[in-house]
Amino acid sequence: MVGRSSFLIVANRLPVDRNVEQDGTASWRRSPGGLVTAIAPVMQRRHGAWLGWHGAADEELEPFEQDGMSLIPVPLSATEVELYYEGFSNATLWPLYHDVVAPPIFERPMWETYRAVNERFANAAAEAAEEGAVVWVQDYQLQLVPAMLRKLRPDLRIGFFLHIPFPPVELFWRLPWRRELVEGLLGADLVGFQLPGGAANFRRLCRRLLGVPYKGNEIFLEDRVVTTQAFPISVDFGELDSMVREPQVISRAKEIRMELGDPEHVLLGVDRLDYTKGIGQRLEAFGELLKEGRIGPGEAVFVQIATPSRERVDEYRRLRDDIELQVGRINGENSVLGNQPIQYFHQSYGKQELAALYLAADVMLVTPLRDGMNLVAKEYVSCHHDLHGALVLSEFAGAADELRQSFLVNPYDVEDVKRQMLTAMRATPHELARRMRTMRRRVATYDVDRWASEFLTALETPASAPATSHSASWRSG
Ligand code: GDG
Repeated sequence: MVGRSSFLIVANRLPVDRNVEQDGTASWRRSPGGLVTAIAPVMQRRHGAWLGWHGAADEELEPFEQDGMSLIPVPLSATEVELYYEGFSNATLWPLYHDVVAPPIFERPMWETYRAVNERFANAAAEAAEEGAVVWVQDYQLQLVPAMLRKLRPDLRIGFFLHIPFPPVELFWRLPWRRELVEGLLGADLVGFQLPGGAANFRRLCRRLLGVPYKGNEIFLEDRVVTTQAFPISVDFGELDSMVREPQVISRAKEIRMELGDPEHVLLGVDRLDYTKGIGQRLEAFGELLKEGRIGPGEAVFVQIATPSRERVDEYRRLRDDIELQVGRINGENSVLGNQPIQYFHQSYGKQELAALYLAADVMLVTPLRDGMNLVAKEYVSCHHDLHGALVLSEFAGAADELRQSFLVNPYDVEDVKRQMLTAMRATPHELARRMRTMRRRVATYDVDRWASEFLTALETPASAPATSHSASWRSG
């Protein structure tokens, strides 16, 4: 049994995956990802705990220790996974917050289950936190938790970070449960967003929906102040930078190029197979360049890694079929014996293999229709101390705010994507080095450690006192 903690992370998933051996023995492995790496040292220093679902439905587990972290599993039934996770989180909120690039589903049972599961997370957090603890709630699956938790434990310092974009008021307004969601978030002391634009959307929404005033970053409720601020997330620059200097990663990168037939240009895409990522748009652009003969036979190979994701949600099943049909068509029309222009993989890879792929790629294609940040863009930059490589980046990725020296594109404009792909392929080494150097400086300085520590410092710094002169008409609780 784990005691109460002074620092608590509350997230949909625990930071571990269960690994079952052939003989049936099971063990836990830390899941890959910057969030865990950034937070693990803080966890160890503060005897922190992480609360989240462990990934198997209809199973209750006792709290356990792993890698110096206390892990508190929150159970979910199969129906809850369907309605709260696949339903309200991934079929309602995800498309709504990503500019409605797919139609959101509004169904009451999904909402009711979302609320019930959020309540369970809030109750578990209230039990696990010691007096005056700092609690950091993560992402769109748990937006009601801050207010629910504050009601149970007004002594806590509560932070919330949204990893995906916060939409403009006009889009958010469609949500039948808009008021409950906004009130849920306002239960936090600090609400963090990827970009200043998301924070501004949220403040405007609060004023229009609840009539609460704001000034600068602060929203003034009757009894307290909520700070809203941008904290652009980043990657573990140091880890990637040293990984690509390891001899086995360097030789693997060379091997990858050889296995691809040693083309002049290796183009790469790495994404969860998600309709927000603009995979179809970049395939279309590449296909047209081949068809028009602007990329010659054997001149370029485009490797697309599409990691399996949310496979039980209808929209994702359709997307997989569409992408695979498109890859088949383009390859069918443009392949020559022994050379397929698109190499498509619906698989997951280890960290080292991914680093080798980044290192091997001359052009990285990151073309989402909307993305909170996009870590792949920052990972690619972290892997190029050789100052080689071009990043083609969508203006609609949060990362575009920082990586201004990339080859920026509007993914809705296929001619623009084609033009920038070619410009990236034809750029001189000097030009590439100039761009890459500036981007690397940015990612090296604002890495994921800095992201976590800036958020936590802001969370632990009390905001201005609630001033009655701001005349808030809405009271939290
Ligand atoms: C959400 C927001 C925001 C991918 N395939 C493999 C693999 N990956 C890793 C990448 C990268 C991560 O997954 C994907 O991160 P992204 O940021 O690109 O996208 P989302 O999953 O949509 O993340 C996003 C992020 O949260 C953080 O706040 O940036 O905007 O949507 O790290 O490398 N990793 C391994 N094998 C794979 O096959 N090991």
